[in-house]
Amino acid sequence: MTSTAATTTETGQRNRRWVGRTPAGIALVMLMVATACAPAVTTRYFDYHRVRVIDAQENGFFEDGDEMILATISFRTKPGIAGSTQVWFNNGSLDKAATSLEDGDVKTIPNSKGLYVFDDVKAVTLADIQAGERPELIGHIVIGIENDHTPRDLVKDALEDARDQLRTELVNIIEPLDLLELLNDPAALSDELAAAAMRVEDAAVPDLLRKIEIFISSFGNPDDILSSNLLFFVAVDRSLAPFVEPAFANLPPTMYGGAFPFDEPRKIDLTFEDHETEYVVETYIGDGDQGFSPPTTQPPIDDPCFPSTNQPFISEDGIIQCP
Ligand SMILES: [Ca+2]
Ligand SMILES: [Ca+2]
Ligand SMILES: [Ca+2]
Ligand SMILES: [Ca+2]
Repeated sequence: MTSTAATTTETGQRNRRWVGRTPAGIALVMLMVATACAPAVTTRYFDYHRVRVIDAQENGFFEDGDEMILATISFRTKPGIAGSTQVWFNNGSLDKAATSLEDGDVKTIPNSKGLYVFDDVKAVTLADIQAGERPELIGHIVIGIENDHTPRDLVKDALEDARDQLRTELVNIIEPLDLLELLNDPAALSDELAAAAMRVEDAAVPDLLRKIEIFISSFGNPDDILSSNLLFFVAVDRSLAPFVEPAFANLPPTMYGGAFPFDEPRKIDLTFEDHETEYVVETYIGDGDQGFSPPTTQPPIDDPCFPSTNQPFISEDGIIQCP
């Protein structure tokens, strides 16, 4: 199967280009005569909501479990608009998002540690684009860390260097992108966008790891740097979403993107692993500033009384129940 897929890649890409060009082009023309609906300037969130511990590292009898940090660098940029890039490191993301993590644990990350809000995000319409506006590309690089004794300032310094480098890459890679080309021929540009994302991550992450490793080599029990993920979403109107989505179809694993979701938040399971450690962080991308709210019908994970705080008890027939 793998070899078949490999040998047909070339043809597949050519087909997708052809397919992408024709119906998308026609539909785009049809859209141009359609009336644009509901202009929306809104708030969007990235919510690192809950961690599932696949493999904890501090699992021994005398150990107190893992401490997970999700270090984030945020960015906003507009393809095709010189000078539009903003990048910042979230200092608060060096607080521990979850502690005492043991194998099999499922823990909700408090919003104070996992919720990020982007204000004034405009869902750009085709009419806006024709008038010269460009939609924003908004995202995070998020790096998993199992926290030990590396001084926080050293990690912060390394991440600020990574932020500066990410900014340079976005200015060089994203600002010159031609978005109209992307909308007219998303399949052809999908590979290009994936390659751009790879260059962004390649620029920011290995350098960060190198810096941290140099910093920490003199300390007894350094933080363990896990893998990273890249999230980037485009702020377009609902009618343009189908044209944007295909451009994100070929992203490599650990990179996720598309049009910002409508109606329901989009759930992504992010994996952070290395150093015999693996966490899956259930992440939601959505509308508003409240983050993801689990419905009360959400199945309980390891607490049969969830979401109530009642203590479960074992009934006479051996079934765990809630009072
Ligand atoms: Ca949350
Ligand atoms: Ca510990
Ligand atoms: Ca450790
Ligand atoms: Ca630790």
